[in-house]
Amino acid sequence: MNNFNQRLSALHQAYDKLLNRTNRIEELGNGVYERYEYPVLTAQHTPLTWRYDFNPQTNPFLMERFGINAVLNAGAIKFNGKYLVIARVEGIDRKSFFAVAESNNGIDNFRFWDRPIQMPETGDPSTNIYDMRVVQHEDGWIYGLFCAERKDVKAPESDQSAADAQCGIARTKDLVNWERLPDLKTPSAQQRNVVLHPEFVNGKYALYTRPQDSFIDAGKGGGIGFGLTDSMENAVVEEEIVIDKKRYHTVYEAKNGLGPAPIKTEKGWLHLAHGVRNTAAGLRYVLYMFMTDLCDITKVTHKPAGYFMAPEGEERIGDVSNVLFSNGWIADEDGRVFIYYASSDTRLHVATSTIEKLVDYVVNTPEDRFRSETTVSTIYKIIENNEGFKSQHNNKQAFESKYATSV
Ligand code: M1P
Repeated sequence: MNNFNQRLSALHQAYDKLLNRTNRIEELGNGVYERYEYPVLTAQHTPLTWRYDFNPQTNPFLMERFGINAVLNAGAIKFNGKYLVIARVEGIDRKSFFAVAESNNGIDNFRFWDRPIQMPETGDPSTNIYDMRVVQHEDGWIYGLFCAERKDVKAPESDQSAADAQCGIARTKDLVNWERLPDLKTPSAQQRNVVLHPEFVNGKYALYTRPQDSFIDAGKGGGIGFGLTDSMENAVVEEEIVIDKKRYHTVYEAKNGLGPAPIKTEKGWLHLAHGVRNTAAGLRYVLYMFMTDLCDITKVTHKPAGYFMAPEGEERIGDVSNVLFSNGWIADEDGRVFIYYASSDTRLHVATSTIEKLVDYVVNTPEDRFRSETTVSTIYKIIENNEGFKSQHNNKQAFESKYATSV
């Protein structure tokens, strides 16, 4: 009993210390966003009450009775003045589910709500659900769109990995009680990374899709798609067009997918997406940004070359190493933007920026011109601009000091 109580108190102490830890901005950075010292959520942040049976009669050794493997890819929303993430929590049984965690400032002290979300099923229950995009739509509902994965029943018995991914849809007003709606129907065999646009487009609901041929391979799916549906209660996209294509020798040559719902700015819709390429060490997932037109949201108007964020330091290592993935961000009323991203399918981090900086980044960063030679020309242009600026600056200084002495 003594050991039990000692262990219980040690567990609570360690847990409280973790939850009360202050997060610090990493120094210097690249001027576009700030990274933070600690992840905002890890498996260890999940409540002890989910993992331990505290009854000494039934759990005399105070063992963990249910292990959590990872907390990752989270949707995000500001709700009743709090910063909320709807995280993908993965048990050690490999099943993912959703759980809400909240913070007062968006960067630390995230605490999970008492219970994870009990997501209602459709008539065809899914094996696994993950990666929710949360959107406050102008129709008044908060929608959660996520991947609903089921075993591929057409696969031979010998293949126990083949799966079918579709877009699950649910809606809520309070993030506690969810109404499950039928899965999205599209012309594509499978779907992942589907995102609802927050506004109606021509009186319809607009969806960003990611058509794919099979579970892992986007195949001829082509890139980030777009389509319209009359209703979300029975969502059907009849026609899917690709608005942001995969392309040879880019960070999104193997596949890509939209992250959170886009943010509206005066210059256009800001988008955050992930791009995937293959390497000798396996797939590498990075985040990239682009902007679409305010009037024609299918038209990409600006797209900086390469990645916006890539895995760094400990972010590189985890269950699926070399992965950054984001499906949640919060644009605050004061212009700050909180970007929630997961590293290596293991933990959740935050990066902060502002609308002003992100728009500057997307509009003024040179675009990819797709060859080494054009990359060098881009760098030359920056050097020459700096040289021009320097000589202008020196002339100005010479003029000013001459003027100052003659007075
Ligand atoms: O393992 C990396 C990511 O792989 C998938 O993303 P995508 O469909 O773009 O390949 C998802 O399973 C995602 O959850 C995961 O983080």
